[in-house]
Amino acid sequence: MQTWPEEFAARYRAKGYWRGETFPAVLRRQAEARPDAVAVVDEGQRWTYGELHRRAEAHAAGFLALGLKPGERVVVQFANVADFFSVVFGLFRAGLVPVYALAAHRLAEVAHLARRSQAAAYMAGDHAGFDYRALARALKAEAPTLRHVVIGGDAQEFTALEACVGEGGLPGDPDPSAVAFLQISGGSTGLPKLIPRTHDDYIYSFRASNGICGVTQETVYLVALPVAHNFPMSSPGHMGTLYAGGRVVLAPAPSPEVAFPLIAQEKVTLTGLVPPLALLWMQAAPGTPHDLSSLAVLQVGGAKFTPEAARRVRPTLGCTLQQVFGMAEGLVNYTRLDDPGDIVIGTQGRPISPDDEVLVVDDLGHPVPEGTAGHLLARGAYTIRAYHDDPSANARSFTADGFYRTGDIVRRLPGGYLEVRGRAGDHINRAGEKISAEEVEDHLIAHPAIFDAAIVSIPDPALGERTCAFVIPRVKTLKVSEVKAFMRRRGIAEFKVPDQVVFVDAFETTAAGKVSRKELRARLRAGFLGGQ
Ligand code: J2J
Repeated sequence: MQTWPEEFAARYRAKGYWRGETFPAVLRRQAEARPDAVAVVDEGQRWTYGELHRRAEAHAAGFLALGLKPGERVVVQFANVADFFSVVFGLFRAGLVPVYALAAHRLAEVAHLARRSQAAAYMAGDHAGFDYRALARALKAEAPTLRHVVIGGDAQEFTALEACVGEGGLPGDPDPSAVAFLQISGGSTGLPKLIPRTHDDYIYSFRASNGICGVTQETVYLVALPVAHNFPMSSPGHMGTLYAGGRVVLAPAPSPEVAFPLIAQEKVTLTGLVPPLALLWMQAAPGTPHDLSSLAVLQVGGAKFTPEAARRVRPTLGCTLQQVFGMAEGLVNYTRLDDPGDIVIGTQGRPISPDDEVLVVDDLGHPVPEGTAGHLLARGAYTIRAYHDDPSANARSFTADGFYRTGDIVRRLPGGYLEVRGRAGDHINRAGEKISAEEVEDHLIAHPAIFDAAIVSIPDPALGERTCAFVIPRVKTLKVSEVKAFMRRRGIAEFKVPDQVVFVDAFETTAAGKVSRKELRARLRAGFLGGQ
């Protein structure tokens, strides 16, 4: 793995960013200091730190007893349930490396993650109205390295999570500079890329985030977004909250109907949402019978929150807004809790660390003056230097001197604050879910009656952006409903099924008779929106 050059690593250690802490040690520290404090709450369970630690230790022994070996990768797919925590802390304790699938992922994505990581096992929950056992059956044929499938609840022919318990025989704590897990990228081209995060770098990111966001053992953090997403995991999210000894409350769904009663019951103090959900919450708050007064801070991120919407947070929800602009590859920016209103409303914050190196450059890679929009590049103590096992993505996504090309177009403002202006690439940000145009096009073109297809983003008042598929059919009888049904049969996450399908006879080409797909998408979009 390409990692931080030694002179950078030495500096990050000397400055106290990388402290040699590991995930197992973090949990053990809390379990020893405050064994009876509540750590994790879901619909059916309420675990103290002592309980979570005990379960993680038992699972670690159980996983190793299956024959899994420290260093092997394990794809985990859980909805917002407490089992997610006993499983991932069990894996950490056993020296195994979780690969985080989202609960919304289907066979196409999970198979890709399993193959790319050469996973030895797949672990999933039995919940959320989807049968992960059926997925596991199909997955075994597609991922030849898989030796074990572990399922929470009714496991049928697979190994039951509840049976994966044991005692003793555990290795020492992992090396803090080792990869702790593989997070997945929003994915600007093709399928998700795997992001190797080390104990040292990730723990730094949420420990420092705790300081910025005021997270302490008094914090009650509501996981409204999917538990495996990087934002609710680390900014400062559930991991930051557990680090501080606070309480993590898991919402089975992010809607106001589900989340508001939980806020009132558990006295939630902090949560993070994507902009479309923030809009829903603001609409629902004024008439709600539930007491939301414990909520001190609402974080919004994952996609651009417009100033118009940002302004309404305090009047409707009665709390402080914090904008969060982050990425699973590393760099995270926050508006600070005491920033003046115009900063909080009009910017996406500034980096966590004084040693985050941020460059804003033009198309040729030359730095642009403050206030001018350009490509954002980032390097630092918690920003990766390379994806896992992906030389071609690495060649595209990192500069020779190790800056990550975020693909975001930003303006840098006085004080180092960033304003996000858009994306350079072809990815669509649908309510915070990142969709790769290329990946969806590949699926469409697999239909025997589709000659060619191009996915473009269309502005949407609720979702921010929605997807529109321009499709050249081979037969006139092809129906929109069939295209959508076909996409669902492909086994992809529902959020990737095009929102809209438009049939066209041909894609207009340039005089040269050729267009890059990127230009094609731009032109289709411009034509569709009436040349805007
Ligand atoms: C505009 N675009 C944003 C914002 C992310 C914290 C918060 C979010 C993520 C995340 C994360 C944005 N305004 N406020 O990992 O720790 C878009 C950018 C960025 C991409 C990363 C975290 N916040 N974005 O969303 O890996 O385009 O991480 O490059 O899913 O989301 O997506 P992802």
